[in-house]
Amino acid sequence: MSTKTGHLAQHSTIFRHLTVALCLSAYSLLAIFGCGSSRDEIDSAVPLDAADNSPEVAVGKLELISIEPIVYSGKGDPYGKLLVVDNDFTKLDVATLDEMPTFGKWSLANPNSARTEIRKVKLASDIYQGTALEIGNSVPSIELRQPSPTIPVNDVPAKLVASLTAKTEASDELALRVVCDSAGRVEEYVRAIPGSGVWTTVSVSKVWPVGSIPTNIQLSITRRGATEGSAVVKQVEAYLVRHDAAAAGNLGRELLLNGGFEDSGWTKSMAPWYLSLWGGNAGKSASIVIDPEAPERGYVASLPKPDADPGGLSLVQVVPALDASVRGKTITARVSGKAAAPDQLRLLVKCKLGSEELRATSAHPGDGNWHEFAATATIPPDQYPAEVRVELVRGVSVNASPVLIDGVSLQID
Ligand SMILES: [Ca+2]
Repeated sequence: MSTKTGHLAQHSTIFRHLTVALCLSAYSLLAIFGCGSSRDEIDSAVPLDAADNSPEVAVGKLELISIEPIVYSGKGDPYGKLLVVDNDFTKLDVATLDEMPTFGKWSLANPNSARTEIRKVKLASDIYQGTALEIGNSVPSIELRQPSPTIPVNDVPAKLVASLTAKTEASDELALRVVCDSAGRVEEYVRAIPGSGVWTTVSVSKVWPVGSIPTNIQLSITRRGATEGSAVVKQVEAYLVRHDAAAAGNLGRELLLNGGFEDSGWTKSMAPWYLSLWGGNAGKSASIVIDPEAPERGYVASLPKPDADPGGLSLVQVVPALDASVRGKTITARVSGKAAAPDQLRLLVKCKLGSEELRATSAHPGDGNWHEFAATATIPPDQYPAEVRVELVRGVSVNASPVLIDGVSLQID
């Protein structure tokens, strides 16, 4: 019951369309606002008729027919409106799912094999009624997705609240994936449903300052490599709301995204990290793995041995939109790495300052163990870079052991 109550309370602040048949009854009101789960409970908890000294109150009847969220259409103010259409799948026709990601409808990344794995079901539990999607387990990877319309530039900080309500039997098989195109870099957030067999809501919450608010937000429901049981999805939501608190500046906070690679484990997409290759290493790719000697790290990035000499490859993330507050401050980048030979893993920080480049670097000793190491640089007091580039470079060597990377961090203080 508490789940339903919280859900309705949240919606009551967001939804603006309440289609209500007037004629109110105390019972219906109490049922809607979650004071009990049955008529008996309500009647015994709130003996309205028993209070002899109460003033006479006209008791009517309230019947809630539907709650319709306002969906952002791509025009005007996007705040407080749902960014996806058909967020509870009532209108979805599984037979017509195609692979074109378009606002206004759900699509499948791989419709031909995945379509037969999805079916609409009717729920009639204590918590949820109505339509849900049951996703089968015969296809190793299913992604049901929907992009938002283009979000206009505006002058207030924004907070994204996105959530997925679902139930799975096995853990780590179903997740909400949110991909945001923000100030030229792709941000990706993944939250998996725990396999407890009970209804669970997972959410992504993220604040952007003015100037970094994404122009598009794509929501996906992803099911991967599933071998056990079914997964049932009740609904997906995403709202942008105005964020009144002061926008986070550049100072004193983590500036990298997905530095621990936990968001990459699901999709194997590195966003916003990308691989830079030079000297003829075309076709090489980084991968996301778990180090059996350090499983407590969760997912880590693995860089392969470059083929070409001279040449190399690096994992790169660019932090955009720095402002004048960073003048004279110290940049500190940190990484935990594992490399089996010297010159195999180098941390490099680069900032363009006019025609010059400010650089700081530090290297792993190459002893085959995990080590944290850092590089620092001081920004001159009279200028500041527009962006900072963090690179984790794998050099050419005869040693073919993978180079592992985790816990990458960048802060300016
Ligand atoms: Ca990790």
